[in-house]
Amino acid sequence: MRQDIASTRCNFIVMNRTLLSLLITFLCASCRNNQLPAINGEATRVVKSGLNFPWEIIWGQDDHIWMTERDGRISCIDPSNGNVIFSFRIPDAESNNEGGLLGMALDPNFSQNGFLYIVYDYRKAGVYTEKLVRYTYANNALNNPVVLIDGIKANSNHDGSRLWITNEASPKIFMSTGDALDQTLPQNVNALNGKILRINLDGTIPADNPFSNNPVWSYGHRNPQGLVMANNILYSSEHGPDIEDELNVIEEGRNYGWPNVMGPCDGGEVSFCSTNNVKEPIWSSGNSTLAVCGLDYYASDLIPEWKNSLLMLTLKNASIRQIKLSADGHSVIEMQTYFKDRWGRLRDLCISPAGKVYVCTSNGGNNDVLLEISKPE
Ligand SMILES: [Ca+2]
Ligand SMILES: [Ca+2]
Repeated sequence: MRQDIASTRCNFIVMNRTLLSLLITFLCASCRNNQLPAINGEATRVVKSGLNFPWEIIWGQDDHIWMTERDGRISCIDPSNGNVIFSFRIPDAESNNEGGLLGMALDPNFSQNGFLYIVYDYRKAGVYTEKLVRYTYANNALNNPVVLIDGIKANSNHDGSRLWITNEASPKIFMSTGDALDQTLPQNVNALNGKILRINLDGTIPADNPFSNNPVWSYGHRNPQGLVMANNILYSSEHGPDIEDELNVIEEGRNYGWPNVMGPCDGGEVSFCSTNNVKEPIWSSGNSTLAVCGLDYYASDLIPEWKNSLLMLTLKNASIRQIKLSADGHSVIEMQTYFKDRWGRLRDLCISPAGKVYVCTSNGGNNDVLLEISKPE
């Protein structure tokens, strides 16, 4: 009898434990759902946490993610597990608010020559200055820095800078520069600030640049922080002041208006625009700003709803913007917002050959993350 009671009690406890375990499973699933609402399975994944102001991420030919952080560190990350397989600190990079180690690009023949191009701010004879430098990656180290462009004015804000290397027989580097808070520079074609620059991979100036012996390709820019070429069209995202963030199609020798013109040519800007042949943005944000940043082109089948769109990140607006383009790529048909306020400020993205989208945040405090997106919500 006693044994029966004990056995019943035991069964009762086992049953309660089962219920408790089911309840815990259910609650944990709810917790996870609260953290990542409306996400199916592995739609998003944190690849790496504990980053501090990552600025550029690139999918390398080695199937790893190459990343800069503003304080001067370059890392190579295994996207499958977040392991850092290589890390190097640029010795003379000096971080100062939005300045520091910024844009990066890998050479089209990186797997053979190891050439890696970076833009960073440093102290040159006491003056905060920006330069474009080529390093060589070999034997798990970065060596042989070669300065390709120097003497760009730097500041604690408005330093650009993105790099884009073209896919052509004689590849060119495009580089965006900010006005470094000096509004006299963007309209001066002999100054390097407030420009999209174009040079050969060895730093020489292409003979077919619009201004003779000058790296300037386009001018009148404020702070372009997104740059991508797709279908032979060069696109750039650009921060406006308190109004008129812009998405521009960059054309040779054109004037993009800053500081005389913001967004489209209207009101008192019209005469300046016609006198100076100003190229208007294909999209602008109107009476507010989103703080537009990293820009890339989505060509994969993995996320069909994003195929053949630009993806643009925003800092203040904390979202991914999908930009549907017209068939000729020269106008915007529609813009969709994804993941708004999910992870805070978003700085840059890259896309793997499999079509996964990688995004890095820009919140600081060693709390930044590198994320993988396989599906929009
Ligand atoms: Ca403009
Ligand atoms: Ca305007």
